[in-house]
Amino acid sequence: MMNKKVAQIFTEIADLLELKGVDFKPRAYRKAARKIGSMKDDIRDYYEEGDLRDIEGIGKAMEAKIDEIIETGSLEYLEDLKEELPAGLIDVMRVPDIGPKSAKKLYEELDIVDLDSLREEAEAGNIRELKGFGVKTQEKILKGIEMLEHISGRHLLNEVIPVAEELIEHLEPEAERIEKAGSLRRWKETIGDIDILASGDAEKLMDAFAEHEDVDEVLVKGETKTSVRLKAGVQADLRVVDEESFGAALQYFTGAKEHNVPLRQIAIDKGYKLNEYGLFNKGNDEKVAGETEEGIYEKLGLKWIPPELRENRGELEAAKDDRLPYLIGWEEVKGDLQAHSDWSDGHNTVLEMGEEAQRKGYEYIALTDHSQGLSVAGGLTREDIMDREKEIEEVNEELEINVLSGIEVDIKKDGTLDMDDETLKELDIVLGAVHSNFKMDEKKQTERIKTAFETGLIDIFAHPTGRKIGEREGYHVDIIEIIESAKENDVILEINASPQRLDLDSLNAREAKEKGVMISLGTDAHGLNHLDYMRYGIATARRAWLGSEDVVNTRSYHELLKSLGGE
Ligand code: DGT
Ligand code: CA
Ligand code: CA
Ligand code: ZN
Repeated sequence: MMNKKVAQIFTEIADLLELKGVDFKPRAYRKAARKIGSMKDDIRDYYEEGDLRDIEGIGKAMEAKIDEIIETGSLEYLEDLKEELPAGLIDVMRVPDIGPKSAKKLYEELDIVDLDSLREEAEAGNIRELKGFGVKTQEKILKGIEMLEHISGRHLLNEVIPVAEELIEHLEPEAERIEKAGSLRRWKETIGDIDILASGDAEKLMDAFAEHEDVDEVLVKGETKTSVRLKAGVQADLRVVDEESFGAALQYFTGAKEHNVPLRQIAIDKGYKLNEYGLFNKGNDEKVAGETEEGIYEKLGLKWIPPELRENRGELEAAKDDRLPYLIGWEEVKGDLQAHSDWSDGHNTVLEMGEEAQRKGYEYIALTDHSQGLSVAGGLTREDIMDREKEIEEVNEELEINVLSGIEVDIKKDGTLDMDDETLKELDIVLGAVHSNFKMDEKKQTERIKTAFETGLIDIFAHPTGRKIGEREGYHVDIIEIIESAKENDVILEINASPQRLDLDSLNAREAKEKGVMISLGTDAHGLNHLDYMRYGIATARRAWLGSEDVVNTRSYHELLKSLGGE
């Protein structure tokens, strides 16, 4: 928690310094923010031991700032920086294609101070008049604002799930039953607010909730519902219901609304009435179900539907005909198929990554460091790969699990790969990925990727659309054509489990499954704690109706090697 806070503050400092046109310092802050944000250890331990400067990139000045953040919860230096510039400019910088330099220019020349004024000037056609901007940029800015507004007020899974689980754990002793509800229980890719449902001593539950240390402000506190704003910036609702209505309330508050509306219609058609208190006979108001969700679905002639499927995407029909999929389980993944070590832009050594994967109970982990083309990430040459290979062999001697020697090779503009064929053939696993030339038109981009598939050298296509939630849309591709080409060329498509990516998304992954394409799950970890992201990938797979047979890394090590085309 504190690591995240420090990382956030340092990132904000970097943004603001860049806006001011300061050299070098922003990079140092950004680097430190990344390091701290991906560290497994609690930064407070370093603080207490006086060891903060042992952390790579932390010098005297940053140490003092971290001290202040830990001691006071805020940082005066940041507050001062904020006062020097309009706060809304930070949002302006979040628009794709607007960096600190352009933001500064927009501010100085057009008085743009926030997203609203940015939109006004773009709509009025004033941005295209600026030197260095143009009609295209202006259009893209408008699209970018739309995307940011779409995400605004919503939160990524990693910002919300751990906090919600901590709250639930805290409330558990006071509760008879307690469950996540809402989008959280459905594992939707972004979360509006946290919904928790409980039964038990309402007063004690409400008190325990309102007094939790993560609570910033109590918004409403009533007998059956309390709403708070958490320090993490997200709202959380706790509802307490009677034990005998728990199933009905859980069903109701899990949603999605799109699922609940037709479900209520099914109830009506069968002569019932369904609400958050239960399922009732329409004639005499007699309650026929409500203590459990299963009971309600059963009375309606349906199999119980896993929450991840409750989006009105055919699950009601499938539940009626008893053809719901058998979803991949939370414990079935046997290894992580995308991770980076300190050989490229990861923060941890081969050994550290291997040990952590072993601690997770995995059979294997693939280290897929970047190829050289991605110069920012310190990519590997053939020689580096040979050297890393030696290290991997040593680690494999030492550990129980298998570290696979892999690469995330750049797919170049023309569809060729950024590494020689020989080296790629020698590696255990090859991920192909697009990291550049996002602006190509759809047809060319699709051709580029298909050309890469046709080399026969790619095992897995990583983060297939390149989107980053709330940050950028991804490149333009015909995803159906990509899926078909993956099928033809025996390429596995990735669900990247990083909460900012979740790419493929659940709809595209479901499409891939239906076309007979295998899926792989990879966290894209750049540090030990990112390996925890796997569950967001599993959740996305479940939302895509995938079973364990559809996901390549539910296989044992030897089966996996076979699937990777070893034989
Ligand atoms: P979120 O919070 O935007 O990520 O999405 P949800 O699905 O958690 O939505 P939320 O928090 O507004 O409401 C939680 C659940 O409660 C929702 O999934 C279904 C149920 N619900 C809330 N309001 C209504 C309503 O007006 N009608 C119906 N049918 N259900 C509702
Ligand atoms: Ca919610
Ligand atoms: Ca809610
Ligand atoms: Zn990548």
